Amino acid sequence: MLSKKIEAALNGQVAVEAASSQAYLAMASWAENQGLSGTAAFLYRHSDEERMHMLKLIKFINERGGRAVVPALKQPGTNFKLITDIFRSLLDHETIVTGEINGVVDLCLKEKDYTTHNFMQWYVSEQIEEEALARTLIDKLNLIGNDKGGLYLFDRDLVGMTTPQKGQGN
Ligand code: OFO
Repeated sequence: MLSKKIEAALNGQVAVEAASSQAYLAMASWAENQGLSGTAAFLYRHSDEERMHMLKLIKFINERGGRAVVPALKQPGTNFKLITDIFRSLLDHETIVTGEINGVVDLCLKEKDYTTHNFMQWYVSEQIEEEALARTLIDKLNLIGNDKGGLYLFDRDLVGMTTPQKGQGN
């Protein structure tokens, strides 16, 4: 059975994952309108993955005797000018998410909830890989600079690329 504190922290994380899904959906739509179809495909998938992260939390909360709360969502930012803005914003966002996840993990230890602590380790590993991928993509874009041919290849490479997932996720 979840304590009220852990239940609230996990529901907070549900809202974070839902907001991530919306943020990447807005980025995907922007990229699609720019003709960056590979980037758009990558971001649409990323948005779906964040929704899966949210669902995994909802199911865990309910299975452990808590009550999951489906949150209201704010409209995500759409003020992008360049493709680099997208990936910088994605990395900034993921860094914040990592901080939130670490906060939940910390609370689990304080509350001696080792089951939830164990569950949260999936998110901890996922964050390491997501942040690393975002940094790699930013490095590539920095190398490409204003080279349109390079950007074409970058976009093409993203068609089949996914953020690494640990296990099945639900
Ligand atoms: Fe972007 O990762 Fe969820 O947790």
